[in-house]
Amino acid sequence: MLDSTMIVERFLDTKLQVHPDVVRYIREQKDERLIDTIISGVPDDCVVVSLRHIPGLLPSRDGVRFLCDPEVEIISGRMGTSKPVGRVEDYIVYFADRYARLSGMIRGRCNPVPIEALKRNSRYKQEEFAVCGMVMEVRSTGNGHRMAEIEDSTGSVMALFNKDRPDFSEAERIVPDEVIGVRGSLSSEGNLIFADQIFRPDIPFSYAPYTSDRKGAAVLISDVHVGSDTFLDDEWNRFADWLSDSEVSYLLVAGDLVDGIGIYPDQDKELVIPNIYEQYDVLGTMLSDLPSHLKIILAPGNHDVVRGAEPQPVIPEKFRKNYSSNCLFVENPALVNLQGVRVLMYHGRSFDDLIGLMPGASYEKAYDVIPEMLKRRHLAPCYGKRTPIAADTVDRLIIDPIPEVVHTGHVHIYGISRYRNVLGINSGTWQSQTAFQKQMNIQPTPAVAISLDLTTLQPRVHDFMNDSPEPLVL
Ligand code: D5M
Ligand code: FE
Ligand code: ZN
Repeated sequence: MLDSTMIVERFLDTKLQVHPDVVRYIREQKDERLIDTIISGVPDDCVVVSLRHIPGLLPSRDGVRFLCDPEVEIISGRMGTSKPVGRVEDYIVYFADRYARLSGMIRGRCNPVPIEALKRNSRYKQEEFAVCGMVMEVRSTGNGHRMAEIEDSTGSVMALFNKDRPDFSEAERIVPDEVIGVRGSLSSEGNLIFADQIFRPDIPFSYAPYTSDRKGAAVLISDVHVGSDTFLDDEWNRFADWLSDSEVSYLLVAGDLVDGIGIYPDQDKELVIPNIYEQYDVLGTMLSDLPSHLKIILAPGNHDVVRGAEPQPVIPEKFRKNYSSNCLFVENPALVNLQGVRVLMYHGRSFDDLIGLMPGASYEKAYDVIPEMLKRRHLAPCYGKRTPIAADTVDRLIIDPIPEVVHTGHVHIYGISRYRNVLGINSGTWQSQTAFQKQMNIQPTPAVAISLDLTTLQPRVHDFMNDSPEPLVL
């Protein structure tokens, strides 16, 4: 058995540090000889061995890009795709789709056996095997280990993740309803798996993002909250002036376009625009003042007028009377293609669930939760908590295809992460701290916009709180 500690030590013996993804790759390949092959190939000045040092692991892109005209394409999340909230039977179809597609991403890497076979076939008491299933329940044991019940279409089984094993941090972050593969051995009673390795749908080790051949930049924002008495007029105006002077082609807004009505108790006391139509009209006017060549993409969030259940539909037409033709309304989530660069826009309601469930996760660093979504290839893995999900025949919260960028909002604290070459951008907000956030001890980082150079995928932070940054010139 290839143990993570042993692999790390083999590299250290030759004075090389090794990236955890390289260790994972070697373990998944179950090929000990790879260690020597990699070591013999690294250049002399190498300190940390990374995925690019693995011979044969060539960068590959997820799908072919067809550049379109106009240069914004809504790949998914177009108007009219979301279905009404389903009946109970629809949820069976929904979860079957989720399981089939996510387990399909794992299967090839761990060759799972049906869970029911563990009871039938005594060979699994002698040899290592893998299973793949949805997590029904997960908890910590009295000794601080982690125990999960995993179910596939044939049965269910408990898996124990020992806290002293090297990959325990991955097991600690198992959440209900995610789909995982588990490699391990069976207890002598045959009812418990001693887990050795965990597999997630994940981003392939070799994933290489697409970059645009043509110059272009997008600006990513969210949580404008028009109508709130904490909306920051002056800062927004500075941002609007900056946009007019900058070479930006696309403006993406990932939800909470307006503050809405009746979203939380006593909200009316904090509204300067107490009418929902007027809130959208005012936003329409603000956007009409921006350069007309700018393509503006608007997705809803939990403060917007549409249902809260995800996928959230497009803002209905009766609220869109005051918008110029360069505004494009999409669902939440939506996958948009900007000159070939795919940005997955998601408001981020599921942060409220994931932050509470994962040790080390916090609102201040919600951007670090985006890699956890990518590992699970799902925007909202946990069902039945704070993120309402509408059943559909397909699970549209699955992250497929792999985008270049995941753009979220909701937490009102900006930040950037990168996981296996996928960029995670959490945009901030345009409102200052509300009474509710004060109560929750949330310190927002308002009036920040993040730009993205489409030729390099380099993000840049522009702060409008106290000053106007230099215009963005490509
Ligand atoms: O979210 C504004 C902020 O409040 C953001 O940091 C998330 C946080 N928030 C929102 N709803 C909840 C619940 N239910 N619990 C804890 N924290 C929450 P916004 O969507 O703009 O109201
Ligand atoms: Fe918000
Ligand atoms: Zn929100």
